[in-house]
Amino acid sequence: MCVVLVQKIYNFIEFCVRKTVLLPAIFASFIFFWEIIFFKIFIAKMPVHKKKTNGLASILIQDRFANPKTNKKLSAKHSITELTGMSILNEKLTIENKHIFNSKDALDNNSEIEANYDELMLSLDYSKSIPPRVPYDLVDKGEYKLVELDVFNKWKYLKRDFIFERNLEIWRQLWITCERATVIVQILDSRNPCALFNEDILKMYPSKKHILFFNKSDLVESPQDSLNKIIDARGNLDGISGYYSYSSKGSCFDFPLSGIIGLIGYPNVGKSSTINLILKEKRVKVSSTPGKTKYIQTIETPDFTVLDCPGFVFPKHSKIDLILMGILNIDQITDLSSHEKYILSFIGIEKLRKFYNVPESQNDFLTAMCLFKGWIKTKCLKTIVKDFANGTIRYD
Ligand SMILES: Nc1nc2c(ncn2[C@@H]2O[C@H](COP(=O)(O)OP(=O)(O)OP(=O)(O)O)[C@@H](O)[C@H]2O)c(=O)[nH]1
Ligand SMILES: [Mg+2]
Repeated sequence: MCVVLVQKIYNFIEFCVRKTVLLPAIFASFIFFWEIIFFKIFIAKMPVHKKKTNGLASILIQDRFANPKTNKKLSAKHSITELTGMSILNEKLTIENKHIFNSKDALDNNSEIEANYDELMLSLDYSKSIPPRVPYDLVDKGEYKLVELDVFNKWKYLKRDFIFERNLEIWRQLWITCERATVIVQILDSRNPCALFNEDILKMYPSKKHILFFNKSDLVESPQDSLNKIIDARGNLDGISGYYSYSSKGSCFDFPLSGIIGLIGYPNVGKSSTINLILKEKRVKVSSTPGKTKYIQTIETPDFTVLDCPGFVFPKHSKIDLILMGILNIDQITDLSSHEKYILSFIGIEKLRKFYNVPESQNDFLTAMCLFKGWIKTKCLKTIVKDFANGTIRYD
């Protein structure tokens, strides 16, 4: 009797334990299992959106126009690619015994591969202000990016004394714009048409229609002068199918447009503003900070298509010239005071004296301006450069 009672109590306790512990445990592991499955399928595949910060913008600007001396990480990266890019590729080709040429003309011999590689490298024109485009039909698809980077590094190394766009990804966008466009429009700042006009674009794409747009005409006395300066510099207008002078901050746009129009030019010359003027509405972003447009923007209308290309700094200028022309931001220069003489003579002391109402004195102009305004030299210089670059101080 006692044994039966104990047995019954035992069964009852076991039943309770099963109900209260085992079942929740099974239930919990079931939930846990499905959570893992759900995370793997949905959450892990969701794109991660990082919060945009000003830091990102400055990193992008630094990446495009970084001063190797002030950015150790980038300078190391650049110096290595510039100096060893070619030997790395040769090594890679030799070690992997890969063909850089069309597989139809398959070559088994390493020396032949190197000879053809050298032949390709030598056949390209590195003298232009635009990196040479590697022909697609000469290079095996798998090796194309490697060869393209190597060619770009060689070109970059040859232009190392200038300030220019160093990001291959951005140059690809210029090539794509020019290749897709039926009409290539160079947008020039009316104040500096000759410095910003790129003759190499005409030479590299001779079959395209080339047009010049002189923007910011409100900042010059006589818009016709901008065209005359180009004619004086070139001697003629050969290869240029048309030109138009305007201000995207006012005038209406009546230039006939058709086909695929690629707008190219230096940063901040008003490419995006011109597009908004043409389309009579704000379709692309405009900013006074150079380098706003980062990727090609395609705008289609029933009559024509417009391609808004990022701005390019071609390897022709010094940093201070680019800053004075408003192409680079003033924050890109750290040694502004070392250019004091150049800046003052470039703008003209008399013009500056009149503009800032600085009285004549025994001191040199900048000291007189410092005393008059109660500012330090750096602030005076920065103000002068900013006012000149954004057109507050006029050229004429
Ligand atoms: N005074 C004047 N300013 C202009 C004119 N057109 C554009 N701007 C100004 O120039 C600055 C640059 O204009 P954007 O249209 O962004 O120039 P962008 O060539 O697209 O520049 P990126 O995208 O950096 O290559 C802005 O502050 C505009 O307001 C113009 O005709 N006259
Ligand atoms: Mg733009």
